[in-house]
Amino acid sequence: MKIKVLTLFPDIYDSLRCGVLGKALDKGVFSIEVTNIRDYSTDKHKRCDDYPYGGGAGMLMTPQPLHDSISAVDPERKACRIYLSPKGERLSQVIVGKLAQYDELLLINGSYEGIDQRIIDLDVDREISIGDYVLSTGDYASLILIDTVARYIPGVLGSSESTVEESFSDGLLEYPQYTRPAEFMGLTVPEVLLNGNHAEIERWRRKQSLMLTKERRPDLLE
Ligand code: 4F9
Repeated sequence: MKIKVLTLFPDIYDSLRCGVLGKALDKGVFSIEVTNIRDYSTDKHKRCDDYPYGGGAGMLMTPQPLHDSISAVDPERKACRIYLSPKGERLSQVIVGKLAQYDELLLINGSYEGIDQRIIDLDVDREISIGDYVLSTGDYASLILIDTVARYIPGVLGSSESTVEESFSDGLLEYPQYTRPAEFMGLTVPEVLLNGNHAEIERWRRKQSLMLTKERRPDLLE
């Protein structure tokens, strides 16, 4: 997969060179191409923002640099074009799995109070939100989207970091996990996990998942 990113803050994406994603990028399992929207501004001062028509607080990103940079990096409209915004559909593990099927994603990031609506109408396929809060720039949402999608690309995770058993893949919260030592600060590991009875361990984990989900996220059980 190729992930193309349009942003006013290219340096934010340097953090993707860490950890398992960094390794996968080095191996060429997937690639990220970051483009600065400002490079496409035809304004003599390279401005990319202006006041909103009708008044109101803050600045908006103007359509010209966005439209020209989108057309330049995705001239044949091959990519699934995503605008990260609090008004979008909420990102979930199910949507992540669907996005991971595309050969190309184009992530469009607004800063300031957002972007001119005509860019969304003309150039965007999907508007996605990572949650009900406002960020200083959509780029932080893009980082999260890239991390979640990359984990589904074959070769990004090692065999010990499976995507099948974890929280949300079965729609439930994950059961409590323990590693060595068997006693820490006077707290012991539940006996059932030490006895090697795998059927019993499975039952215990399922019950813990159900209890935790019922208590903390009853919405997931509906
Ligand atoms: C994007 C918030 C996606 C939540 C973009 C300010 C955003 C956001 N999910 N906030 N710009």
